[in-house]
Amino acid sequence: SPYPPLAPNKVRVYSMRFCPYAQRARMILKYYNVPHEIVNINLKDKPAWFLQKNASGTVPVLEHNERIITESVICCEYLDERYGQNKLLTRESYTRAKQKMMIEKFNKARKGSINYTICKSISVEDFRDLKQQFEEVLQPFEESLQNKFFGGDEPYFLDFLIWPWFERFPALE
Ligand SMILES: N[C@@H](CCC(=O)N[C@@H](CS)C(=O)NCC(=O)O)C(=O)O
Repeated sequence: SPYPPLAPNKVRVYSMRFCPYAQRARMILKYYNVPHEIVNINLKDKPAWFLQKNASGTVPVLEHNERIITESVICCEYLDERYGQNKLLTRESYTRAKQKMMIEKFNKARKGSINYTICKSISVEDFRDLKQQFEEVLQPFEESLQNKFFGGDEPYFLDFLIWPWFERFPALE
């Protein structure tokens, strides 16, 4: 399909409806009421112009005033900085670092991360073992959750960034 022309000053997010990474960026855009448009990409048949913008071919990608931002965490950080003056990630350096450490724990494609455990669960045969693994990888999250959100009464950056996976947990059952 041809490249849809970009409106000036509007943020565009290249997305895919079921992608949890793209959902991260869409949630932050909504939270800050940023005027934006969503262009869904067929990830099984990516248009050449999309690959020119992001050679890795993944969504989300933000396009803003002819600038390209890739990788969901970086997209969300950009939006928080630009539209929320770092409200979600905060300016306090240790809180910032802690949130990023938790996101790393979550993202890693290695054993011991949530993402790894979810991916593994699709083909697993022994579900009892899997349940225990989930409990183990979720433990640090459980321990640092003191209130309704990681940010207390209000959601933090971390709350938004991990939510798409939690929303999908009932499907695992
Ligand atoms: N590290 C990337 C991962 C994004 C990702 O894997 N997105 C998937 C869809 S859920 C994708 O674009 N897959 C297409 C492909 O890898 O070709 C991010 O955080 O943005």
